[in-house]
Amino acid sequence: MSGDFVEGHEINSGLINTTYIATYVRDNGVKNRYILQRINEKVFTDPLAVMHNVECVTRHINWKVLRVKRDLGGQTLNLYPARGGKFYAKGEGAGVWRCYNFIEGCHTYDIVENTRQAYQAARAFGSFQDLVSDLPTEDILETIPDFHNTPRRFARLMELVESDPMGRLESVQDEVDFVKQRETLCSSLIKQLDAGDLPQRITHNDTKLNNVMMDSETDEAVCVIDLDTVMPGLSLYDFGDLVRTATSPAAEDEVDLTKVEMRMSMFEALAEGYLDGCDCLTAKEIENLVTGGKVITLETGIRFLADYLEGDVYFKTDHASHNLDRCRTQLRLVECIEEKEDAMENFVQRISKAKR
Ligand code: GN1
Ligand code: MG
Repeated sequence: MSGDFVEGHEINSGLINTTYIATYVRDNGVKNRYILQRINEKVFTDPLAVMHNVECVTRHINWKVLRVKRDLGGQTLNLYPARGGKFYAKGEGAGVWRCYNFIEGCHTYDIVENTRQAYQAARAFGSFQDLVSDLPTEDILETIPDFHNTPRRFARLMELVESDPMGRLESVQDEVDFVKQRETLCSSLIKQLDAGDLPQRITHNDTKLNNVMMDSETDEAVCVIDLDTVMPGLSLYDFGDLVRTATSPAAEDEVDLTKVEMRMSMFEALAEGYLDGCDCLTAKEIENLVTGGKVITLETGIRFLADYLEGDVYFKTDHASHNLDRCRTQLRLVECIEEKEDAMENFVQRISKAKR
């Protein structure tokens, strides 16, 4: 970071960290923008472990993009050191802050508008998976234990149903029943991991559509962002969160549930993009792509519902029913996926055969 501070403002993207854009001007008049972020310490109880992971991953990706995958052409995230040389600043009672380059000429989408964007986003996350596939698993710390352990998320929800600490249970009985009917689905991926049928990898774990920067002119994916949840995980969590966030034209907190939809064309673009970006997937992983979409959408619904019952302690909310609204779009999307599951499975089979 160089020059004099000109201006800074908060940007309200993301449900967890607090993020600012800061502009600095140099003596020669050149302005540079930076992303300043305070890590949410309620969510990331060991923020320095998060910074350790982010440093490992950015270093590795920058090295690879420079030396190995020159053709990728995209920009990457870079951390700037604070005074003293560390890649974070720790203030007395002010938390842990870090600074990234602001990626110019790009924007993010909350809702996908066309199949090209869906394809680009999925290819970017697929390439990300490939880029980190040779990072030693032991270098990366598990910063949020059991983050995508869906059966644990289910169990936590059941505890809250039992204790109902805010007295909100009565209003969510239908949602709780919906989840209970899908208890077996919650463990489908973890069982295969435990049996050694699915490989553990380093994964992004938060591949929502707005975590990829797209070129404002060409809509090409330029850079994957939000590396805080990079941890050991399953590739299917990453593909699954793409299905969750890029197949429906409805916002995550849409209250009109008739707008929620699983658009087959978007799913097809996601599957094509992810498989084009990622060469390392096994046959078992490919076989489970649709299940990944279903599990992660259900899991996210469970997480929103649990937070609603607990009194909105985790996700940022704007109003009392915000987490419940979010939960309902997720559960509706699970239903939409179930309705189209056969067609989705057939498509994956078709393209994976063609690629072999
Ligand atoms: C959070 O920070 P953000 O908005 O990218 C959450 C994800 C959820 C997502 C739901 C660390 O992501 O797991 O899927 O909200 N991140 C964390 O929108 O819990
Ligand atoms: Mg984010």
